[in-house]
Amino acid sequence: MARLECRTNASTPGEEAVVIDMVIVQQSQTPTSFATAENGLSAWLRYAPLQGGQHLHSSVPSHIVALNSSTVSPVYIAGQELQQGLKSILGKQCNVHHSHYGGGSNVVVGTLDEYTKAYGALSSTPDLLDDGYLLDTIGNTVQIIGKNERGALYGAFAYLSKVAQGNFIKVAEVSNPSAPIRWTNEWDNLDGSIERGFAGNSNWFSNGSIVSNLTRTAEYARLLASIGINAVVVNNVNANASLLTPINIEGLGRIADVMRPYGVQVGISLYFSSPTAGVRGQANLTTFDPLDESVVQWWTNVTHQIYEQVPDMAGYLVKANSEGQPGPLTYNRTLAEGANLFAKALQPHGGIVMFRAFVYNPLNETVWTADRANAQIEFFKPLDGEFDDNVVIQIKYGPIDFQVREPVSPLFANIPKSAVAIELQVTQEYLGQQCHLVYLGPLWKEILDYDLRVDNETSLVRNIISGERFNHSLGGYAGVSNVGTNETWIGSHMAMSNLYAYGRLAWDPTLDAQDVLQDWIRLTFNTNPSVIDTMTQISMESWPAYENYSGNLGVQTLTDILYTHFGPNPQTQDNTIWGQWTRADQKTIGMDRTVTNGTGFAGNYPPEIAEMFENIATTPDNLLLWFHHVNYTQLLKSGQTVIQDFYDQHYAGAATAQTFTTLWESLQGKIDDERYYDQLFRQVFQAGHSLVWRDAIANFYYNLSGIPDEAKRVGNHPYRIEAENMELDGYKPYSVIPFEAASNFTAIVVSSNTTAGTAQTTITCPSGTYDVAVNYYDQYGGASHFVVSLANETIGEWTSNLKPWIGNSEGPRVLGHTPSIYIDGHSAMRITFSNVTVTKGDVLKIMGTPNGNDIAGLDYVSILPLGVVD
Ligand code: GCV
Repeated sequence: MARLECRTNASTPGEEAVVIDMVIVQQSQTPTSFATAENGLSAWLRYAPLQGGQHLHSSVPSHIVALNSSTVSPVYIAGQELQQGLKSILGKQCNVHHSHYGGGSNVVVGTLDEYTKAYGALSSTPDLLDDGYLLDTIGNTVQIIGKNERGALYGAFAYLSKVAQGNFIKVAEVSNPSAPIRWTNEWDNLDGSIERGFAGNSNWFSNGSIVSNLTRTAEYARLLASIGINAVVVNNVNANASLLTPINIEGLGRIADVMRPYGVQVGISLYFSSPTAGVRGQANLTTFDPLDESVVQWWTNVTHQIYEQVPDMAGYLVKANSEGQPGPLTYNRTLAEGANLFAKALQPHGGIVMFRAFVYNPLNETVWTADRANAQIEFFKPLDGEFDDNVVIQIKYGPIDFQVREPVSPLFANIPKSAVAIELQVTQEYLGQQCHLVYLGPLWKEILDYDLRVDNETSLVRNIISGERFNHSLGGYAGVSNVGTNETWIGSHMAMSNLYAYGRLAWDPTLDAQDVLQDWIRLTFNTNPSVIDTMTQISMESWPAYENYSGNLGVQTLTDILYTHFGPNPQTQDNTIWGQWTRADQKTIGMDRTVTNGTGFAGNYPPEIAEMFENIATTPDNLLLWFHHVNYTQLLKSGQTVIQDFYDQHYAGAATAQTFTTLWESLQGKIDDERYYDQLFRQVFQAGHSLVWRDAIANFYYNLSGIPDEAKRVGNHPYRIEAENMELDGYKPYSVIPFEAASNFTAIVVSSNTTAGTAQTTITCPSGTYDVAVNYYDQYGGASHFVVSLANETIGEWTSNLKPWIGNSEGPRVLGHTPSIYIDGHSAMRITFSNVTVTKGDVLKIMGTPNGNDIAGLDYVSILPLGVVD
């Protein structure tokens, strides 16, 4: 069993210790065979030595021919990558040549043109699309031939991926991308912060401009190239006009220069009203009307300036008239007129406009038929056919906002004359912020494989966005990644499977999410079958588990949508203008989105799908509350009532999250210690926070509906000692808001925020060995200290400072989620001390010393018989 403990700098017994870190402590710490600690920076491109690599030298060629000698060419980079990879994986040193080389066995990499010039025509011309490649073995030669330079580099990475996984099966494969647009969006702000980023600050922006050291930017481009990503939009969609100062445009040129050798282009987000924003170095206008000639000229000039610095800029991303962003509607111009303004400026340069469909207005929550989910259709459907050819409508996968489950956005089926891209969120804004493990491959697959049945014909989302279904040459993928300066890139080692899966699925959405995951495990960790099995099990169970404890039956992620988007707070969904409503009251719950009686949203789908969602009987249970407003006693297809299923699934989800810790522990010694302990720390946190979620949601709906849990779990915790029921000295009861974020709705906090308090009680359970769990609150802006003792013997102490990434406050082993300054569902967490000898009659005492804003909040103590978790 693992437990959270604190590490101190005391070197001799009795010496006063200063807590320097919270660490995971194992009961038995066996040394591992992994000498090298791994920080995650190389992600899946570690090129770890293969066991017995020296015996495999004959399986790969001895020379590398990279048919381009320019150091900024992706083909040249491919040669370097092959050399580095083969050396590192197999210990084989290969020379790189840059023109036809006749001696020995070769791996030849280049474009089709380069290859033909050097070696003559291929016996048959491969059917290659832009960015595609041929990977073939002929005699002792491996051919890696790209349609273009980028394709050649992709082919080299594909070959190295096979070698790194010990796969030497000879292949003859042509691999083409599913769609031309395979971009990431990064919500980096110019000040260096990242909106919904959980991994530190920006790698390329700081203090309003572009940093001088772009090493990490180049490394990121390398990672992205290895999974087929071809462009990065480097700044937040909530954009800032000052990106367009001459100095920043010059900086964009530098970013483009370091990404270009990896075939990754730069794109930027625009602030629609930039012409009036007084951008230093640019003319200042009095209007941003997209049809005004001065505005057209302004954007034409700026676009021209950008292309002078970034000749291959990919294009613009625009969020207009949404969530406070300016847009064309201010001037009664349509969104299409707004999009076309940029399209025309970009057209001579070959750039494209990604125009976001995430447009909605605040709503009147008292109007039963109002529905934010309808907004995209209302705004965009009438404009179909009015967008220029180089405009792509970028649509979030669901109609609301990256929830744990949403139906596919019906907009994909409603604008056949427009090119479209799907927006997926790699960063886990609503899904645990990289502190809860949620592998998103299966979620994305469900969306991409969904058949929208347009005109009663097969219309898979993946074929709509590729352009195939409605005949568009443009289309594809935008993944919101939000990587930061943290060495893990995204904030946790395991969450990197999502970035990997995003790229692989954008390249080929027909891949199986589990197969992709397993490639990632082999490359990122190792090929040990038990490592693969264990990580696969945890990852594949993670999305269902998170859905179960955060909001099942299609009710949405019941997180706090008005604050951090991290912990539970279901009442924030309703009675606001934001339209993420559940319409829950004492008897009923769910949004009625039917045509017959509700908001009409179901009717936005093509008839076969609309009909299915219109009826409760044919609506899948996992979307029931998305489409229907029902009694808590409504029966599901399983025969269970809605409310009982809510209770059952929240308990089941949290129970699954407990098993992740145990499963992860089985990996000790099978992977390197550094990543093992780092992820263990997160699994222990997730196990505790899943209980916070479970209890909050179950209690909230029990309180609202008054319907008890048939299994008598909700509100019934025989092992808990509520802190407010203990004898308090310097502590006082505290009514937590929201109430469900505390067991029995009440916590305790210190009476004075400069003085320690104690809470004590006499143990009444039978003597024995127990796990002692303490639920407490870790508020941002201070680091309280806690000491727990039994019969005057300390059983544990810790400092409540698992501080999130904020500004530059980087420290060891931090969680990284958006912090909370309050005692609530975001700051609630658990620490467990395992195998504690407890004697009936012992006095259990907790001393909490406040610090800063952190008022040493305590919720309860659980004295748990071994094997029980509550
Ligand atoms: C970049 C949600 C997020 C915002 C985000 C917005 C968007 O509302 O919470 O942080 O803003 O979506 O996608 O534009």
